[in-house]
Amino acid sequence: MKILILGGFLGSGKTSVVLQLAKYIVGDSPESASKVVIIENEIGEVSIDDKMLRSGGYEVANMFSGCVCCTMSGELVLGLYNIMHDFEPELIIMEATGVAYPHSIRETITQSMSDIECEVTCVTDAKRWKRLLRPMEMLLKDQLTAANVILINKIDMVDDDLLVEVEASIRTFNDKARFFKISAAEQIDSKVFEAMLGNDEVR
Ligand SMILES: Nc1nc2c(ncn2[C@@H]2O[C@H](COP(=O)(O)OP(=O)(O)OP(=O)(O)O)[C@@H](O)[C@H]2O)c(=O)[nH]1
Ligand SMILES: [Mg+2]
Repeated sequence: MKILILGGFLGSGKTSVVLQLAKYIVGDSPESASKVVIIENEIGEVSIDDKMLRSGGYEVANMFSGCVCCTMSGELVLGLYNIMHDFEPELIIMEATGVAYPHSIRETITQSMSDIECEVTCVTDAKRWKRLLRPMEMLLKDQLTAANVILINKIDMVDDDLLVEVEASIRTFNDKARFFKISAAEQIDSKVFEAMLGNDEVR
C-alpha cells in the first residue's frame, strides 16, 4: 500500500490538488472510489474541505485533535492501521495541516510500518512565497526538504519574472525534487499526478 502525504503552507492549494488527484485516480468509474482513502488532518473545527471531498464519494477520515507530525504521531499510526484494516485501499492521500512538518510524518510512518510506501509532495504558493519566506523559513524549509515532488502553485497569479525568482528561491532548499508549475484553479496535467504517485521512473 502507498501513502501520499501532501504538505505545504496554509492556503497553498493542497485541497485543490487533492480533489483533482482523487478524480484522476478514480476516473470515470465511481465504484473505484473505494480504492482511495483521504485523510484530512486539520486542527480545529469540521472543515469545508472535508464536506467537499465527501460529496465526491470518497472515504474521508479526519484527524482533528492535533497535528499528526508531533502530538499525534501515535494516533496517526493507529489510524492508518484502522484504515488499512477497514477499507483495504490501494492508496491513502493525507493532507497535512498547513503547519505540519511532513519530514517527521514520513519518519513516523516508515519507522513503524514497514509495508507502506511513502511519497511526499509539497505545494507552494507562488503568489505569497516571498512574503512568507522570512517569517516561516524553518517550516517551509522542512516542508520542501521532505518532498520528492514540489508543486509551484497559483502561477496564474504571478508574472513570469516573479515565477523565475520564486522557483530559484525554492530550489535553494531542495533541488533534487521533481518540480512542476501549476495552477490548481485549472486542470492539472496528468504527468503531475503520476509523478506525485511515484509512478514514473525518473526521480
Ligand atoms: N487563483 C488561484 N487560486 C487558487 C489556486 N489554487 C488554490 N487556489 C485558491 O486558494 C485558496 C486555498 O486553496 P486550498 O486548496 O483550500 O488550500 P489548502 O492548502 O488546502 O488550504 P488549508 O487546508 O487551509 O491549509 C482557495 O480559495 C483556492 O480556490 C490557483 O492555482 N490559482
Ligand atoms: Mg486544505
